[in-house]
Amino acid sequence: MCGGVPVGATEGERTEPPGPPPGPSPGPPPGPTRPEFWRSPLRGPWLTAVFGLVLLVGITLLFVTGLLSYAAYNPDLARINDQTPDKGWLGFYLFSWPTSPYWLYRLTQGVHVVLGIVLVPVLLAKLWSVIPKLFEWPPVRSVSHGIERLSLLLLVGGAGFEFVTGILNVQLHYIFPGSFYVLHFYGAWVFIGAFVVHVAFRLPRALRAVRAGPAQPQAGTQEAAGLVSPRPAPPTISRRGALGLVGFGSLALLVVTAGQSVGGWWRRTALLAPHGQDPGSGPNGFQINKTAASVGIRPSDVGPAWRLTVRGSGRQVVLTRAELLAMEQHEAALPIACVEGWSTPDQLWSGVRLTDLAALVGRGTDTPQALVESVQRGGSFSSVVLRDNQVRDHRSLLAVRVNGAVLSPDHGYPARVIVPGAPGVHNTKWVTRVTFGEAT
Ligand SMILES: Nc1nc2c(c(=O)[nH]1)N[C@H]1C(S)=C(S)[C@@H](COP(=O)(O)O)O[C@H]1N2
Ligand SMILES: [Mo]
Repeated sequence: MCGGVPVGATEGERTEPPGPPPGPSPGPPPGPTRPEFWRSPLRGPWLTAVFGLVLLVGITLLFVTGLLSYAAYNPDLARINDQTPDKGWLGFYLFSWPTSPYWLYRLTQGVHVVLGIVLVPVLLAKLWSVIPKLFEWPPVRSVSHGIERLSLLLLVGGAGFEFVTGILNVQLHYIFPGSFYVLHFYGAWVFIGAFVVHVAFRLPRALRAVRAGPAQPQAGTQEAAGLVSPRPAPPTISRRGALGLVGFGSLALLVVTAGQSVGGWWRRTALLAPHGQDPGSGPNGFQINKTAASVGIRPSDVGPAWRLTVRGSGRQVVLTRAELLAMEQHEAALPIACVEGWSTPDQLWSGVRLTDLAALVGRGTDTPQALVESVQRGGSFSSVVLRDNQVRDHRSLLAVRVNGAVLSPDHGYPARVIVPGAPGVHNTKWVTRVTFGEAT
């Protein structure tokens, strides 16, 4: 019975000379360009689509909060506010940043930074899930295919660039002084352009794949989208398990970063907080961005010889610290919210209203923008221009005390600006001159 196959047939096959494979295309060279090189049984359209949809929502939110962060700097007011000159029409959407709600920047920038960190595992998982496509063979099939692949270069390169520059910036305190803003801002526009194109092409397929569920389609079919291995290795984890792993990674990052924005007890979980977890205790015991020593503030700059000069409308008033303290003092409970994503809970500041300072030089309800300068020599955060809506807000103070105590040297003694809703960098410390007027 078993001898039904004629022996001669196999013999005959064996003696056939080895010829070239049929067809004109020689097939991909051995290695990663061959679909069977990729053996993970997890890769498939469902997994890629789930990661992709999470990134669609997350990156959209990142982009919007990033644009808001830029607007919050009031870059159209003055060159000293703007780290990205020559932005051209990319600043088309700028608007005057409001002072209410007073926690606005704390929220938008906290979301921007924390979300950027939390999305890292999802981004890596998404890239991993589509690696076989990177080695697609032939590399370029047609002109439109070539353009699509070029856009993927901008997409992957842009994502890598934005995530790496953002994370380096928040972890290492501005390792790109000044230029970070330029890089991150232009990089965001390049990236988002490629992202929009990618979403336009892939969203329908992603939605279909999610609806179809986690069951793998046959390798090589259209539904498989070049992602399913034709020679899968035995699975060591399910697709849902892989999702769970990535989700766990994101959650772990959330726990070790969000504390720096939430504050209070949660600070202790913020292991990745760039400035450490312990800001000290007492009324001045909250996060310090740059210490007085680190930016070269000399004790003599802020000692008895310190003066506050108020200018505007061609007038000038010079105040000693005692004279400043003799003016009407007001209170405002406001947070410090840094571009790095960390923020403090509300602190109770007290000092002189910016409008009262403006009145010293004869400015009333027409109080215009203000140039605020510190004793600091140079450095990108040593001065700022505040917008008229910020100057006029009654919570905007030149603060001399915080939480009932005199400002500590590191929090800006003898006087610092605090403005509701503004980024921390606009809350200039060690202030020595305020100029009200158009020509700032
Ligand atoms: N003169 C001066 N003011 C400054 C800075 C600075 O470097 N120099 N840093 C700013 C930044 S980036 C932030 S986030 C806040 C932080 O204030 P804090 O150190 O009191 O928390 O101060 C701002 N005021
Ligand atoms: Mo900051």
